[in-house]
Amino acid sequence: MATTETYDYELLTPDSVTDYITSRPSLRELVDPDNSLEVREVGDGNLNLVFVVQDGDGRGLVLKQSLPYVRMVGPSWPFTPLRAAAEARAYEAHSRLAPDYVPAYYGFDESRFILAMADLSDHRVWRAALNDGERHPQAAADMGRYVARAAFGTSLFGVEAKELKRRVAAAINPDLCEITEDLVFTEPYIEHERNSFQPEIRPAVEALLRDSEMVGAMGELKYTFMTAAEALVHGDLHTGSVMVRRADGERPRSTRAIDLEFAYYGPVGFDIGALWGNYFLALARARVLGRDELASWLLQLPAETWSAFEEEFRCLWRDRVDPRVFNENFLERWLEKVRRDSAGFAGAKAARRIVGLAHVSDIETLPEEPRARACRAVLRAARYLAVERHTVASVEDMTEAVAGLIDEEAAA
Ligand code: SR1
Ligand code: MG
Repeated sequence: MATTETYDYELLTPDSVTDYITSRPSLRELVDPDNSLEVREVGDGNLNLVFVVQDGDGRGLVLKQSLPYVRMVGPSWPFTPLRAAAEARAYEAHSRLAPDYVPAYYGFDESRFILAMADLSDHRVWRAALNDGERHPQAAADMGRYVARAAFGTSLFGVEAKELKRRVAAAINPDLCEITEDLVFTEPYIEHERNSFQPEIRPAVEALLRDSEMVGAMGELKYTFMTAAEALVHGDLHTGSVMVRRADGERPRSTRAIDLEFAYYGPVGFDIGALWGNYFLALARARVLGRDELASWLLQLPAETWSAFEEEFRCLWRDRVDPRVFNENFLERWLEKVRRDSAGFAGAKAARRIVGLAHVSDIETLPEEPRARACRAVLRAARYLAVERHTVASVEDMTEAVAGLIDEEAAA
């Protein structure tokens, strides 16, 4: 999984950001580098440097620079900074198709792997808001609409066939895809040095590794992830990749997907599944903490995302480029397939946060005893989602079944 090429480029520091902006005319128009520029490095993700820059008039932007290694591990895991080019490509496409659901995109410096985009300091990370029990009523639907717009507009439904093939060829993102293939679909199901889990759940993890139905389902889902080049998907749409802001007297509500470096041509259900899997992680947290009202609210999110996705997609469908055989029968079956894929991917994305390399604060910030119950609950729900995905009749049925399993384990 290591990057073999070496890349020689200068990394930004809080002290060098002002000079960098001064040297870039397009950025100088957005913030004034001579007007009390404040710079903060806020990257708390797994991969990159992120600088929030604000001038004395309150104008701001964000600079995101790829490190030549995985930040959460350090230089011992070299990693291609070309991921920033994949992110730039996705921002260009998604900000054209769904401008309300990604930050405004200001450009890419390919010599230093730096992306510039809108400052979202007045938003917060959705995962953190969910952990605090803060409700953002339209966020789940907004993300459903985002996935629909990106999916339609980068697929053969929205793009002429030969042009689409050119775009698919230009957009391969093998190193980032390999991370997902390994960290989401493979490593959680084998003994691997990168895995970690809470010692109290060892019996559940050992059972997971012996569970040939679950492991086989992961094989099927990994196969779909690796072969179904349906659309330019976000590729990492968990609740930590979503920024939310409530409406107030001056500004409307806002929900924006960030961190598009995992974008590639893949199955549309991968993005919906990432959202669902993370709603279920939030649900497990709420249940073991006894926050029942919050849990009831969280249970509505999967259907809200799905309904908004479906409604938006059906609207866009009227303008598909090739209606000759892509008719209404096809659409119904395709939506059904996306829903089932989404359930399976939700299971994969939830389970990896319990037993794989990269964990999530929803679970990790729980006290030890309820954390173990939450972990077992998520693993049970994940198994159901992955193994039973072909038998589930609706999003509501899926959610009810998951809620039942989580309740059983959370109470145990
Ligand atoms: C080494 S990167 C670990 C994880 O962080 C990202 O957000 C992706 O989910 C990736 O799998
Ligand atoms: Mg990320």
